[in-house]
Amino acid sequence: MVVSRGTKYYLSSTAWDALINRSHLYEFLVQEIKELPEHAMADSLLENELLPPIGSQEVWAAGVTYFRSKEARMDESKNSGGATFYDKVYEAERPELFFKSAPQRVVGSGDLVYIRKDSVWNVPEPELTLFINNHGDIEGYTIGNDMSSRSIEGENPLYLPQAKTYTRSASLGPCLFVPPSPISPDTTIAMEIIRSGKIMYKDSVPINKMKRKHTELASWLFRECDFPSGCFLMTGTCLVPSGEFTLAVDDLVKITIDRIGILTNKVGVKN
Ligand code: DO4
Ligand code: MG
Repeated sequence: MVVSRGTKYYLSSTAWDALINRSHLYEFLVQEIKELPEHAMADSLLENELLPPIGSQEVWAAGVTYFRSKEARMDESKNSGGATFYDKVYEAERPELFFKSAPQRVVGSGDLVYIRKDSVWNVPEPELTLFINNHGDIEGYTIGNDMSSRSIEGENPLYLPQAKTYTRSASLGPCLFVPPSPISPDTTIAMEIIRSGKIMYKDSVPINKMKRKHTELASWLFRECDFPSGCFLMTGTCLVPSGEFTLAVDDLVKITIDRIGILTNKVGVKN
């Protein structure tokens, strides 16, 4: 389904990979919906009816792309001696890029995200997420939640894959936003964490605070990797709750990015 200017259009093709992995995706969609019947947007779409906007793509993530993230990582790893790595990668030409999730582990808006039972300090990371086609061009955007264990990551930077990659640690949605030109640098990311109806955390930041360019991150990722159906790339977080805060089961995480929508997930744990 395509939503354009408050109207819904149903595309005949349901093959997601083939639909999104193309050059000039915006122009293609504009052409496709021209001949299609219009459907009024009755009520707002129910968040639990929306699948994550992913097919067979891998999800990668960039780290320490904002000053706030660098400060927070240096602080959490000061006792392990790992702090200096975050400082260095923030300044380095080569960015930090890591594999975040296989597609089958990704959840969508309205689904549960998990915190690890062997971790004592857990946070959501709200991140603008790029959809990059197989040629390395950014064709769309979505909202990502890079769920993370700060205690595991802080104990030793070599534990990063365990801090970042586990069941239901990656959430994407609520849609794939396909604009005619790159997303505005004034775009704001906001996050709210709600516990038993009470707001535990609320903050927002414009994406223009990021140190690196989206095209720079995409080109590093595509240097030596092929992505036959394209890939998703989370661009890093700038919103970090204070050191005392850790997520609890049943917390609600709401991430909003202008023009894309709201990604909502409740927190759970694996049985
Ligand atoms: O280096 C650790 C992870 C960084 C990260 O996920 C972020 O900055 O968003
Ligand atoms: Mg992150």
